[in-house]
Amino acid sequence: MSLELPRDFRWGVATSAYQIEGAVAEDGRTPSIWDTFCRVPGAVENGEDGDVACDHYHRMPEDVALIKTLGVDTYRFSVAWPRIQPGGRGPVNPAGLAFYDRLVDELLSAGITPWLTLYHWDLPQELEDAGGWPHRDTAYRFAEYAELVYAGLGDRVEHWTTLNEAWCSAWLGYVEGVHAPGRRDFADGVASVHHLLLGHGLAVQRLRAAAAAADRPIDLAITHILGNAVPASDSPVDVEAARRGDALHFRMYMDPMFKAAYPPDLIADLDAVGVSIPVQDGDLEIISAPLDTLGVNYYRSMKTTGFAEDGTTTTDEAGRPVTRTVDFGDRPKTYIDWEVMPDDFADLLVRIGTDYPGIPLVITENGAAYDDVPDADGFVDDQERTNYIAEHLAAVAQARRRGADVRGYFAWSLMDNFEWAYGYDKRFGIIRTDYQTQTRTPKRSALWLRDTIARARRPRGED
Ligand code: IFM
Repeated sequence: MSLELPRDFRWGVATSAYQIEGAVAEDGRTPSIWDTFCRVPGAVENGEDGDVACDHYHRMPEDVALIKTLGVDTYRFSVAWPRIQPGGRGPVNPAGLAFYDRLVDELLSAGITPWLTLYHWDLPQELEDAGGWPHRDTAYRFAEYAELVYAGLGDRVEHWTTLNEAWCSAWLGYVEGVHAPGRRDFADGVASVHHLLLGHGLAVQRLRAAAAAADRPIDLAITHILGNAVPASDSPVDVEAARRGDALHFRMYMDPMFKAAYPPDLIADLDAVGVSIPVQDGDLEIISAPLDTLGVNYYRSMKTTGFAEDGTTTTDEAGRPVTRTVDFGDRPKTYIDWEVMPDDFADLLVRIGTDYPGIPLVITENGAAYDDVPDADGFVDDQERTNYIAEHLAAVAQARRRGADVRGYFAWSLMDNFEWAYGYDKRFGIIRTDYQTQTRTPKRSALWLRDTIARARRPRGED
């Protein structure tokens, strides 16, 4: 298959700290909101947690060697805030930083570019106890932490992502309560979005200044999880529901960053239920500071309806009109029950390029969970995952042909890991993790990706 991706296209694999590291009480790390959440009965499937996960903290050199075999040029990982700054305040914890120092050196000596995410959901528990993301001070704490990490690693790391999927932190964590910290309050969720974005903006300011002072190149990014809200029908009720969904789950994150304003229709929707975004003077200027790259995580789009299950239109207890996502119904599903929709991926990328022009895109996550069955040697012949990645890469190539400036693709995930509230049953890895023995075995999808990357890098005509 020829993907028509340029030879300098960036190829990577991605992970996050809590999902793979384990060693939650080592070298001064203190609990994050996820350590706490995992202890809540019923919060995580089978009562599982990230205490050991893939034991990456102890197996890091072996894992970097494995990454190298894939032929990727980039590894996207996250730093655990409670390792660097236990409790979320105060000086750097040298032992915690030392792990990432070793990781960065190991990557560089393997010829792999480190792509560092500062926040992939592991807020120090003390900061949650002090109010968490609904509390404005958390944004300032995050900026301080970002500076500490940059002071330790900025001499070798050029690619910095502030936040991974602010939507998940705010919506799943503070509105739906299905992710840590498990709170359920719409107004808190709205405030969280603003403070996450403010923390991002403050961190960008400080990292940009630190890089300039040291005369170093820096590539600053944020990663959003994005999908289009597609009306379930032509009915004005569904069209209006899709508009609401798009405002709350997409434009609320993108507009302040790239247009320096929250969408007016979102503000009106919030106003109608007595909720406001706690914006202070100067915030939007900070949030909209120029970026070098936008990370896009894509899994699916949302077919959206304004009708309740019984076919009526109504409001919830907070007075918000029904805005539900429903299955498209005609798409295959992955093991996590998410529908597979690569065409929408291409449309999404083109839309981003049109609505928010000028920002280069990198797909910082894309992948799928399937019900893997290993053979006697631990090999998984994951044809479905391979097809999934191939179809989504083809969508990237198509979006590029339609004008989207997509410069890279990172598979989620390097290896099977702790899939948050789903525990360990939902496997997204292109490498199998045997959690009993911690053996890693590349699946068919990993071998396919390796060969695809090699082909994409060959001079044209040598296919
Ligand atoms: O595993 C997660 C990751 O941490 C963030 N993006 C979505 C993935 C799959 O759910």
